[in-house]
Amino acid sequence: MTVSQPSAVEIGLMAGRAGYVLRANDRGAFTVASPTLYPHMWSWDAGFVALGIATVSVPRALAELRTLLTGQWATGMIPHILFHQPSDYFPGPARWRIQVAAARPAGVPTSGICQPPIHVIALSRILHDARRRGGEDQRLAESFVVETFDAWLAWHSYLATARDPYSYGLVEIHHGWESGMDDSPRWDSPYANVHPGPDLPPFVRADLAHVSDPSQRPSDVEYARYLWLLEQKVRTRYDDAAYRATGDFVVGDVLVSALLAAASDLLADMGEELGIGGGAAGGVAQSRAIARRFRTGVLRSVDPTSGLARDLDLRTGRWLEVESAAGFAPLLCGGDDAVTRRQRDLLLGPRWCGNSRLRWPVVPSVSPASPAFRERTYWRGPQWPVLNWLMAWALNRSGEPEAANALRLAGLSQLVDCNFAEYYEPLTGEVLGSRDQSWTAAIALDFLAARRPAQRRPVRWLTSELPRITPAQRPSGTSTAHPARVAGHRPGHGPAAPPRGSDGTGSAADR
Ligand code: 2M8
Repeated sequence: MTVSQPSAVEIGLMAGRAGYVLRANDRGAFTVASPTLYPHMWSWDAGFVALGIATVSVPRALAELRTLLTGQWATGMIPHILFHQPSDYFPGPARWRIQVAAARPAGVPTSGICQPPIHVIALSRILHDARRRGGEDQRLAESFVVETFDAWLAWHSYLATARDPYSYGLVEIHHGWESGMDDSPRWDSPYANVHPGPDLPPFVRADLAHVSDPSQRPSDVEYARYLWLLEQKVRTRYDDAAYRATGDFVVGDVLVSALLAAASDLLADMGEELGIGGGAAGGVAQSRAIARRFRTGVLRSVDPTSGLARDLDLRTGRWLEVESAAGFAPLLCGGDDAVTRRQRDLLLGPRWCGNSRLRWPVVPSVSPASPAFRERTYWRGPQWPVLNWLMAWALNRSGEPEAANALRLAGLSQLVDCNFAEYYEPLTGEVLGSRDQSWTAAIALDFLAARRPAQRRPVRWLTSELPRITPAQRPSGTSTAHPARVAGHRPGHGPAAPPRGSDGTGSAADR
């Protein structure tokens, strides 16, 4: 495939088309994750969607987060799906049966499990931008943080208590869907111990009707396990302790833990800046304590040999050693400069973004060098633009703006065809899964707004920066546009500037 440098017109079209996709997926107070495959509001999708929309409208971005909070459970849990309207999506409210749960919210049907806590990371970014703009945007964003601070704290506290009752510093997930990486090989070993019982209610999958090739989605065997865990949650009335005592799948998730640590620090920062959540027992102190515990838990999980963080199967006590992008959890939460530097080198190196087989040098969900890698199957290898956004965000925070910018530019090049696919075949660049996926369009908008430390630049400045990829540079079917080459940065030879701050966080401008 031949790819030439996107022109200024293409860049303009990408911004317009991304905005159009989000507008078309807008249902008033919330955005569907995609038009047909996911016709509802998903929790971590909503976080990414909000930060993308904020580049166009801060009030609409805040409305997205406000709507999400209407689904919050009395426990503090933010559920992974809010079902605002009937649809053919399966499993829908009739299967989740949350009426058995005392903590369910009033008014809106939801699922009964959660997803990664990306929301406060998005909110902090929205606040930062709104302040730069000043005026009404700033006023709205600041008062939204004041209004919702306790709700976000309750969400984080839920994860830190109900989902880490023994203070391991790893958030326990009860379903692969809670990781956001549904069928990732991270979960193959724990799922091998999930045996659907004969009383699993029959089911008909709706997802396969919306994709051209079923092999891009999880298999029926996997789906039966997903639905069996759902039954176990229903049968324990969505009580976390009761599920822990009997459920088949209980795993400490490093990516969720790292996001919780990073989000908790950002919540504490916002509390301090706005003079809320003060005092020794206040929200700021609680947030800092949560951040410390989970950062420590993530760092403890790092495999000294591979340099990647590992999930922990809490049923067997075994570390799960899989080369998935979740292994970069320490890059997201910082805390150890040597680990951060090693992870940066790994990420840019030949097992990951620098792999010569990749069509675009952006992070794949599983390393192409891993035996578990499947290039067309969902979270088993394809590239997900939201993961690339997270890696770029993490690199910025750990004092690596050039490497972050390289991922951003490569990510934009991947999206220039304006399909805004759910995921991408990493070796050919083919679009896979759903088209017009909201969070992909949102990432494009955020990348186009060209965040670099302390500045966002107009879209028109971008054209000259995009990597030039010509047939001459590309051996057939492979990419040579590594982030290092794009940004003039050699893998393993990062800029001299060390990560800022003892916990590896960057300046406020990077958030
Ligand atoms: C996918 O997950 C849902 C179940 O939650 C599904 O396959 O039906 C995942 O990619 C998940 O991370 C994402 O939030 C969701 C909606 O985009 O789709």
